[in-house]
Amino acid sequence: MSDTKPFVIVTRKFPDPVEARMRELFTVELNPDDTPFTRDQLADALSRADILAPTITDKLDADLLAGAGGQLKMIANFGVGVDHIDLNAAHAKGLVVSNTPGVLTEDTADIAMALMLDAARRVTEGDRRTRAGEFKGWHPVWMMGRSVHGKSLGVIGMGRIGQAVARRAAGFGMDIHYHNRSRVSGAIETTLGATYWEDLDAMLGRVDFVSVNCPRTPTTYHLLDARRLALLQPHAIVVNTARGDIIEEAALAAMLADGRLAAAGLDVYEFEPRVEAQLLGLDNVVLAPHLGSGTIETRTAMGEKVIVNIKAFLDGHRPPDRVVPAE
Ligand code: 8YV
Repeated sequence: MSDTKPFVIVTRKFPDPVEARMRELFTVELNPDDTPFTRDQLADALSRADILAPTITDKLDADLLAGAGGQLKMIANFGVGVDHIDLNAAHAKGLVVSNTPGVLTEDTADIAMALMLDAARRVTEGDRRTRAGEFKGWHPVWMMGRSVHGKSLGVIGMGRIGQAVARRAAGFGMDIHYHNRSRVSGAIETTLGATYWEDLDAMLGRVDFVSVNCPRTPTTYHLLDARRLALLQPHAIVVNTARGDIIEEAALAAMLADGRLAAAGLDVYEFEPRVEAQLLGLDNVVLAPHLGSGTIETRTAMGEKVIVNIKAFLDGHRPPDRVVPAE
């Protein structure tokens, strides 16, 4: 990596302008077909690249990272969530890891709001029924949904995305509640009119809607397990745009199927891309294919952030979005 351009391997197709800029700056191996790497291909990339630019679909576990070549210096992730990377193993290997926070906040919050509105007002279900010829003209009691205004929303994880969801929901006339590892500032609470619940269980029993916006860490795996889901009121609606396995998906599906929960809007799945079979047969769940950051603007901005982090690292500076080492 000395006087020649650094060798960067990109594991998936990035937006064209991002790939063009990477070609100018680095010796880069792109993936124009966008076929996700197998484990063997990942191991091969880790043995050849100076810098790897992976995505959520690349599971970089401890074994793979332990086998990485000595030339590998950095993992510049395309995406904010880094739960697919064993950060301890990366640290042990002396690697720098960066991510792309901030640029995807607003788009991800939009998808959360879209799912909340869709699950409550049955838009996608209505679309299906209209296409199936079931719309026979206006009807006084057909396809009644549930109002969002005047309802309470419990945001789990009041970071950047959670706050962006809360801002939107407040604009829709919802009353904001939140649970977070630590309480946010009084100024933010006042702006959002948000009530803090240190006790997640207590909040769940109180709210009409839940939006999951926390990162996936060992602590948040199955945070909404069968026991906690059962604390929700039967009219509650659950939205998840964070990571699928924060919710025990089979338990959620069972509760939606037998009416113990009203509806759900999901953008992420426990065993992505596989979706729990029971969910596929339910009308009271909206299923999106991990669209959170999926706009031209945001995916391009994410790619630009990958480049900025790599450039900073190569120039001997701390990458602005360095995750490992933590300090
Ligand atoms: C990304 C996401 O598109 O950034 C994240 O954590 O979940 C997505 O919006 C994906 O992770 C790409 O790697």
